[in-house]
Amino acid sequence: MATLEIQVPDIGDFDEVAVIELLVKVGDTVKAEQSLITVESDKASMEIPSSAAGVVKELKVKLGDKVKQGSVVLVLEASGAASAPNQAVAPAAPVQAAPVSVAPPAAAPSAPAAVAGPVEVRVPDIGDFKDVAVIEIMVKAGDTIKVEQSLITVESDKASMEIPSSAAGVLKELKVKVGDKVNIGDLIAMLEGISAGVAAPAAAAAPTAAPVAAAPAVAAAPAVASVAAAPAHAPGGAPVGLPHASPSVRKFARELGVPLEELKGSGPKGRIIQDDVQAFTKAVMSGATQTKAQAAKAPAASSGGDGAALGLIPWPKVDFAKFGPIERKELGRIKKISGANLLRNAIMIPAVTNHDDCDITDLEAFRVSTNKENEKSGVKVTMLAFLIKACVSALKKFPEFNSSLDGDALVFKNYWHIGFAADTPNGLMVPVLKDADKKGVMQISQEMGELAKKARDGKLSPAEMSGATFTISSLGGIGGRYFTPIINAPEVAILGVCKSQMEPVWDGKAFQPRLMLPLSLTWDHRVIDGAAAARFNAYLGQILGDFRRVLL
Ligand code: CAO
Repeated sequence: MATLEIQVPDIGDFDEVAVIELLVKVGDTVKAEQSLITVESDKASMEIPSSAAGVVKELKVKLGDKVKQGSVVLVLEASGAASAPNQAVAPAAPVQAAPVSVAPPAAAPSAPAAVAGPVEVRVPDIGDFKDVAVIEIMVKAGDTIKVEQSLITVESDKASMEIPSSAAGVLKELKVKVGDKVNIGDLIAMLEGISAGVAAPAAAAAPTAAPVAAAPAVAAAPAVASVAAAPAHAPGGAPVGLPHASPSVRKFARELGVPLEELKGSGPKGRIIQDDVQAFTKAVMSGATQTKAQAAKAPAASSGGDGAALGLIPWPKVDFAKFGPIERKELGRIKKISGANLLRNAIMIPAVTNHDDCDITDLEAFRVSTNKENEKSGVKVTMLAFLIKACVSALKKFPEFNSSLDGDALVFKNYWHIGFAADTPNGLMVPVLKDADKKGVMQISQEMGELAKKARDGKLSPAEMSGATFTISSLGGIGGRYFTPIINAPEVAILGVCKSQMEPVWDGKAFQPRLMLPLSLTWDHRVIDGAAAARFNAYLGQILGDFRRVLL
């Protein structure tokens, strides 16, 4: 059986075009004229069909390769060849792009080399397309047009193409509107000419030599043949499922990384136009929507995530109503946001929690007496305010607890902003007490009270919730013994505090009743090790045991 090399045919005056799609693979049986690959320049895309039927033996191109006339696309084992065996064969006429670029056809006389007056731009030779519909107008009166800039997009049932301008100038008047049917030679626009473009006689003459397909083809005009609308996989037609958009829109989308297949076109016949790509990009940037790839990567805020992105088995789907009455309630906005953050932090940080107790008997006595003395001031000193002050001291002694990971580096922060978890009707919020190192316990208590109130009233500003270098989560007013708080990335540690209670503590001679505060310090093992964490807790315990140490 004969083998044939299938080559890129005469594709007009495209020098090198990129392979953007492989439409067949090794082993495929292809028919004569079946499209093999799609190539694209900056203005046009076209499919290269097979000149013979057979089985694909070897692909000679891959995505991204640049090809030109004569490049071998693939090797085919011909079956009842349409061409002579072992002979390099150019594809049949259909896709041979009539290479003229923007030359106005016979109907329009060749433009002079330089024009100052009005210039007519007409539909060039578009092969044997008749009565093609204008589906997109890409310019407006007053626009300054460059030579070869696309003016309109026309579409038949099998292909679409952009019609470029043959001259540069200012657009005075458009002679067509969306829905009009046009043919070769029809007037599209009037320009106030600046200079003639490729419509200069030499250019106009050259490429028209290429044969225009005998078969109704997608023989494309100039710089413009393109993605077809037709579902049929005809030569030059788009394969089923390929987004319906012009080459320039496809290029625009590719530059922005927009997955065209996820867009709904608002143009005629559902065609994707530039506005659709822009609207999709805006929606993604504002967070109003996600691409499928983003959705697959983003861990879901709640149990709704299927774990696929982590290679986990799917989340169990249970019809709870089968077992009893249920009520479904959407998560609130704050829960959704904090849920996504907590999940990321829980999964991505190799976190370890050290539990410890510290003796706050004397500190609590001091706090109670201070509050009694200051009863009239209206400011109540809270245990959390002492904890914040003690933590600043410990963070200064162990600076890696006040750092953040940045790639392979640690960023040490020479400021001490302490976040504290606040329970609010809408969910967990973390206001940040700024510059805690510069403030006394009274001022911290007062500011904390104000921030906690704002949090509960839903009035915290973004600035009041950002910049923390370390966080404390206190459940002391509620209860519990220990817990394992989740680090608030990009911080590297968080202190959990539970309810203090009187306990018998052995002093070497006897058990003494002491008020013991349970501490749970969670730390990022990439930055901190267990010994440092144990030292941090021990030091914190010493300060809380005797607050005068803060002064040392
Ligand atoms: N041990 C024993 N009692 C404590 C205590 C502790 N560690 N900490 C506070 N208390 C006491 C207080 O002294 C106060 O008692 P009095 O009214 O008799 O004086 C009472 O508990 C209530 O304190 P508080 O909670 O109002 O004040 P706070 O400064 O301790 O906390 C705030 C403020 C905003 C942190 C707190 O209201 C809050 O929201 N805590 C929940 C934080 C949270 O949800 N963490 C979990 C995060 S992970 O989901």
